[in-house]
Amino acid sequence: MNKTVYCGMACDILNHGHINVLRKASEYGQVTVGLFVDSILNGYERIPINTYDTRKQVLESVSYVSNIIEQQSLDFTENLRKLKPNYVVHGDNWKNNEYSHIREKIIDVLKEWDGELVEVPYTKDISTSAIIEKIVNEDKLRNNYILKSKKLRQLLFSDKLEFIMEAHNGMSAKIVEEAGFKGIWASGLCLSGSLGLRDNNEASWSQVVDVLEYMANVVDIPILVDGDSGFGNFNNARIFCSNLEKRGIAGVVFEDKLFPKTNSFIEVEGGQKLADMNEFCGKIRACKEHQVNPYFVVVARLEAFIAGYGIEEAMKRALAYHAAGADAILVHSKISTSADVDEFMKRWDNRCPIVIVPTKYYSTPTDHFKELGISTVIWANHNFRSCIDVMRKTSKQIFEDQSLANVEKNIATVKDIFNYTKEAELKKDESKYVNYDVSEYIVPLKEKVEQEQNNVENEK
Ligand code: SPV
Ligand code: MG
Repeated sequence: MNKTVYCGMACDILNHGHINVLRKASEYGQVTVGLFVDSILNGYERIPINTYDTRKQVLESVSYVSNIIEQQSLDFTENLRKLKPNYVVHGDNWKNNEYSHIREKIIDVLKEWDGELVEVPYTKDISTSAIIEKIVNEDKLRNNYILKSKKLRQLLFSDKLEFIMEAHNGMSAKIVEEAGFKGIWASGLCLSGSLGLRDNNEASWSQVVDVLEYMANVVDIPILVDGDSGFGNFNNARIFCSNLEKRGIAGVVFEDKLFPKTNSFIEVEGGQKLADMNEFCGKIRACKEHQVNPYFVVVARLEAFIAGYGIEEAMKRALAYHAAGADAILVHSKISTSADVDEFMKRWDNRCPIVIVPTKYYSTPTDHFKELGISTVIWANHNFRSCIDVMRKTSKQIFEDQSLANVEKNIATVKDIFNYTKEAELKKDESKYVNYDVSEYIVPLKEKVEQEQNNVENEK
């Protein structure tokens, strides 16, 4: 009897790494490829370069492949139980990477019918990601932007609970990075608050982008931007995204509310209004389809609990947003316990990473978020609130004392400011450029050289 072999793969840009696996697989029997559908790839590493249909067309021309079927999830189990192949063949790189749990599950499932996992030595230095990297390496600026989105994506998809911290201008962004955080939350509340504006889209999207540009220019860690409800419809949202990408912002969160937005912690008579689910899905889809940086992250923020709905509405919407292409879902809640998030996590079958903002349930132990399987926690406004607190005290004290004597020891020094803005670097550069002596680099004109030669001749 002919043996059967299963290979699950994305095969976004077919390369000799794929061919090595497929050749080996064909030595074991008839090969079925479980080709990852586009929706898995949206949340896995990057959006696909090629669609399912075009990837399938390319694979059909590979003689080692007998059959191609859809693989609907990163988990191979469903297709394996259907086909019961004698072998699964895969590159051995997943033994130690973030997909090792998928490998372990496959080994267990194969035991049900005595199947076997065959691992092919990973073909070094070739993968779709490596190809993209090679191309973008030509362009340092874009590469840096792409790297930032990649870092944010790694953070969201990591197995560990991760944390990102609020910043609202260039200086606070530097301070967050200095503290050791791997990412920054550019909070809409704090960014508009720092401009003296309400969190009701009083700052235009381009004014927001201007502040974000200062922030992105001074840090190496990725910035996840609070994009509110996208400043309008799908078109406004994608224009906003495109401007974020051009300024090196790593990703954006859009909430399923109306424009102009209302802060989630403000009580509104009759409850806050949600966006139509399909309209919001179209917004997410449009942003995903128009992004240029393949790693740029779009997170869909679920406001169902904020608007007073229960778990059914929340779950229905989360599934839809994920299907529309959201890389992660931010589940927001305004109650003082983690009950909303607990209930959500009980039902969510880990289709994509979940992000939370525990501003109101701040007393829930962080370990609990770990146990729930949360991907990332946003500490959403605590730098801005601490600035307000300290500035209020300082102003009051100086006003009352008509002296600086009581505040000096409690606040950052002027030297601190110089250190953050790297004054010493400017000094170094000044010594090089202000009195730049170019004379030794000037190549004399030919006529001048000839004239000098003539002078020498004449003197002889
Ligand atoms: C923000 O920080 O602007 C947020 C989070 O959107 S919250 O204020 O909790 O809605
Ligand atoms: Mg906000």
